[in-house]
Amino acid sequence: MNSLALINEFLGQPPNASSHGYQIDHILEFCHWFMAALFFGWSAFFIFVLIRFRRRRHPRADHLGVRSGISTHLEFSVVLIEAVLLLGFAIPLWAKRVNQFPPGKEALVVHVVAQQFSFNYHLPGPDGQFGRRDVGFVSNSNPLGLDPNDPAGKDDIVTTGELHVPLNRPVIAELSSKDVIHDFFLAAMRIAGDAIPGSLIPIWFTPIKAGTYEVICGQLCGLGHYGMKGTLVVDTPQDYEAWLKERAELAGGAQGAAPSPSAGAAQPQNKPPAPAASASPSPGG
Ligand SMILES: [Cu+2]
Repeated sequence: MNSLALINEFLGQPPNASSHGYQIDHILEFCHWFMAALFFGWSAFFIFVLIRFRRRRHPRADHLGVRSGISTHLEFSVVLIEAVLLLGFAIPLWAKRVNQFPPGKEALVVHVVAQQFSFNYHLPGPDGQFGRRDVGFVSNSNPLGLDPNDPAGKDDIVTTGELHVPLNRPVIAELSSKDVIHDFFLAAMRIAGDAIPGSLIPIWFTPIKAGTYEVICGQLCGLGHYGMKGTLVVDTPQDYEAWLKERAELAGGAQGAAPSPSAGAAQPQNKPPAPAASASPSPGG
């Protein structure tokens, strides 16, 4: 890590774990060093002005003020640097994130459905097809309302709280919400996106380091917002296959009888701080 990047560490940025993250880190670094330079520059100028134009030296106010062009030049160069940052770096970087999605076949597509106060994940299973979801089927054992009559949904994998993804493969997460606006924020992957009821918002990233990372909700979404955390596990391809197999077996077992104990076991013990059921009216929101 170069010494310029220390400012990111000092600000509490976790180490980057995605392929595009270094670009975000560079722009953050540059902005913060630029802001530091502005802070010291304007502070020095302020102190200079206090001394230079003190009352003892200027008993009467001068209504004409500065006549040289130096302040205009200074302000113009600050505006120019900011314009270059925005038009030259920030907007192209953002455009790349939203316009250049990896092809669907190459990527792992996962549906992320946020709710007060947890994240649910829906994976298509071995057939690669997402089963139909309908709000009418939502229950405690079926948090996403998967249609039990849809054959495409038979092998689907639904988990709460923990998402596994394979290393070095692009992940497209399609975000939506069951109740209020949440935000699916993966700090280590340098990506975030709002989860809005009625919308499907895709975001994508490619994890380049195996490990366990924190998922947090980045929008104040109600009283339990502070506890709306999840886990993203980046597995080696072998570990990921093993996890998929295990989940598929659990999903197959849960399809039998509706209130079977395995349906409960399919949910990790990552319980939200408040009951996840839609029965309780949400304060705040
Ligand atoms: Cu939230």
